[in-house]
Amino acid sequence: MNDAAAWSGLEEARRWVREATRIAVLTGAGVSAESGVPTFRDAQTGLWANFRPEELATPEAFRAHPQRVWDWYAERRARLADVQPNPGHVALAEFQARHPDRLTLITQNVDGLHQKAGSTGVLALHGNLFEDRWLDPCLNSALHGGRLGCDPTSAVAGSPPRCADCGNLLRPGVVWFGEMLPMDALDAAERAAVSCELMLVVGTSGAVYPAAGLAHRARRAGARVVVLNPEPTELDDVAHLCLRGTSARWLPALLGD
Ligand code: BJW
Repeated sequence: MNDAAAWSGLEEARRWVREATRIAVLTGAGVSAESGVPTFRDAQTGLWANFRPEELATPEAFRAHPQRVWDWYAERRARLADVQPNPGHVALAEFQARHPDRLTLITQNVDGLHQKAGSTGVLALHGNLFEDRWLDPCLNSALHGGRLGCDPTSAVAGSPPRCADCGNLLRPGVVWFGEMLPMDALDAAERAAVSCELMLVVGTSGAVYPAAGLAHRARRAGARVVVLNPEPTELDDVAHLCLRGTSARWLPALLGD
């Protein structure tokens, strides 16, 4: 796309933003790329170069190789600890602050950068990288009628940490392949998708469901759909308009006054 074509696409998308009373934004790893966070499918570097995401981000992988998977997440947590939101995250948060109740932010990201930028009510479909939870339902909780679970903060350090009492393992509080998404976040995201007039699909390959299905649902319900991504995506065919650019550069232009 040449600059003139890109510019006219941006102008049209800006008009759609102005016209929409309800906007849903679905983000993926690409929005954090310009903060220095590798996208999910680019993240297999160095030590992890020999593993595909599907071989690490599953409950089966964790059960088979708990130390390998825990160490992968520990390394990602360490890398992300000091990472800051970029102008794309900030543009979304500022738009939401200027237009309360117009924008619902749905993210597949687990890095917390939207929240760090000041976005509120973020629907985090794939959980939170910095939270831990038990791998299995707590045995002690079952013994005591669900009242007394072991406390995750009391886990004995290790890779992964484990419960000294019942042997349960800690795992990261993210959603792995084959696992259900948090129902409250998914329900709210589906409501936003079918009731919005404009959906912006930003920085995602559109390869992972049910998140990617939200764009199809929005389109079927009559919303305009805009994909913003420097590369082609699996959702381009669903979109009325594809903007080929990076989110840190284009979101401020799209959402600014
Ligand atoms: C830029 C940029 C810049 C670069 N600016 N952009 C229907 C059809 C087919 C399959 C399924 C289906 N329904 C369910 C499935 C199965 C499965 C699935 O989708 N598989 C596919 C691989 C086909 N889904 C699931 O298992 C989900 N659960 C589920 O469906 O439960 C119901 C159920 C349960 C039990 C039985 C049966 C049904 C769960 C999915 C969980 C995904 N989890 C992960 C890991 C999270 C934890 C972690 O981080 O480790 O979530 S996988 C990974 O992919 C991560 C991401 O959130 C997700 C999406 O990736 P994303 O964000 O799109 O990143 P990339 O890397 O793919 O793309 C980055 C993009 O950025 C690229 O396009 C770049 O061009 C772009 N970019 N720089 C803007 N500067």
